[in-house]
Amino acid sequence: MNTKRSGELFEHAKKLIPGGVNSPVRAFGSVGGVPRFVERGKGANIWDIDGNRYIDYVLSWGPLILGHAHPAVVKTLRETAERGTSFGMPTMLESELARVTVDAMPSLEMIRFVNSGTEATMSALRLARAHTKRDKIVKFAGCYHGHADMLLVQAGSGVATLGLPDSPGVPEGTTADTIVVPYNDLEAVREVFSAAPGEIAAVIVEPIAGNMGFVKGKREFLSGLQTLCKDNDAVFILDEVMTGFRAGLGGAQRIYGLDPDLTCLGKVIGGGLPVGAYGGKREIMRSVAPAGPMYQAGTLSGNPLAMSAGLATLRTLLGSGVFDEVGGKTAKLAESVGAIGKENGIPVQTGHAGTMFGTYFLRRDGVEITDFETAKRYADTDRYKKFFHAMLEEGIYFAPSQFEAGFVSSEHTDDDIDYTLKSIENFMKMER
Ligand code: KE4
Repeated sequence: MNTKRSGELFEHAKKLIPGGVNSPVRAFGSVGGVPRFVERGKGANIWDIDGNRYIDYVLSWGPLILGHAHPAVVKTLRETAERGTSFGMPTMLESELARVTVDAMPSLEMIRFVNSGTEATMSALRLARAHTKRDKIVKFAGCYHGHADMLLVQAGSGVATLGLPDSPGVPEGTTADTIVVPYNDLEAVREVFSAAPGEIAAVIVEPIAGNMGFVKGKREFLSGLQTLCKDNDAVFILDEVMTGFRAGLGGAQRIYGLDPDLTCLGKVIGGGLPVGAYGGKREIMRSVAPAGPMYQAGTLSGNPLAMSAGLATLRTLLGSGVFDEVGGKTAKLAESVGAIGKENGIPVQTGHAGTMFGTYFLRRDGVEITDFETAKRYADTDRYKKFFHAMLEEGIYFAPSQFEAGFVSSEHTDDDIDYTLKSIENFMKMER
């Protein structure tokens, strides 16, 4: 495959931008090769600067559930921009997106928009600490909640991809109150609460982990976390930046029947524009400035472009059969990959929820990945690397890391799915 221009652009970019990218996981660090510079996207497809076309299963890491340049999104962006792109003043659009989002997730009574998932989780944790007047927070190894200092401890996504021992530049003091326990291990959390009674401000968790690969939270684990938080007056925070409107239209919280105190959102609610949000119970949210004393702010928070793109996306999804249709294609893809692996004697672990999915190549049969330790121990990252490049050659773009999830859009056709499965089957046959 000709990647000449991408290669040249990458070398040029590296002189100006650290690693040549504005987010580490884009640099192909764990899979090697030339990161593709995108020229354009339309529907389920992207074209790189060398003219190569790919079926896109990354979709900007989740936001583009309607695919690239969806007409409804482009139209609203054009119309909104013509009325001005940002005012630093309230607009009706913010209340409209707040209404749609709050109505979709019963645990939400109030919501604040910010500009990224990182801002959402960082603000939610500050709010939890303000609300409880406690300092300690609990997170789970392999979960990634953005790059706020206090959360860069045994994080997933790019941190896991690059095998970083977390990050220099984060002062000891900042993470001293961050307690990290294994994902899906309720007993470990129970012990934390017993060891620090009255000291835990919050527990934050990805209900379905999409940043250590794809690992579902066990039902009893998640409901147990909620109970532990309630019993200890700690704030239960679901990080649904990825799962919100991806795992289900009511988020993973509706699938699991959870009632979190706070929820973090992002990605899909911005329809591809920079956005994040945190929200939840009114008696907690009312502490947020200017209603209350907990300060959080943002020049472009709730900006009209992101609000309008998010509204166009959610309004297209909600009240239509679109989501379920995409979910059906996602299930077919993920389950077929599992079957193909079995048929060819290639150990794989696949999972899916709504419109998101994951595939692990395993080092051997008979093992299950349920947390970050088992992901690091059992995931065959060498085979994933070969898989990733084999798919690229076939014009299929999966996440450039084993420790990420995959996504399907409304624009992926049955032919796209069948072509992808045929290509995966050919790869598995070669690997036998
Ligand atoms: P952002 O700050 O990147 O908008 O959101 C951070 C974040 C928070 N919570 C969850 C569950 C997330 O998945 C993310 C970001 N996801 C990664 C993909 N695994 C973003 C990709 C990237 O870092 O470039």
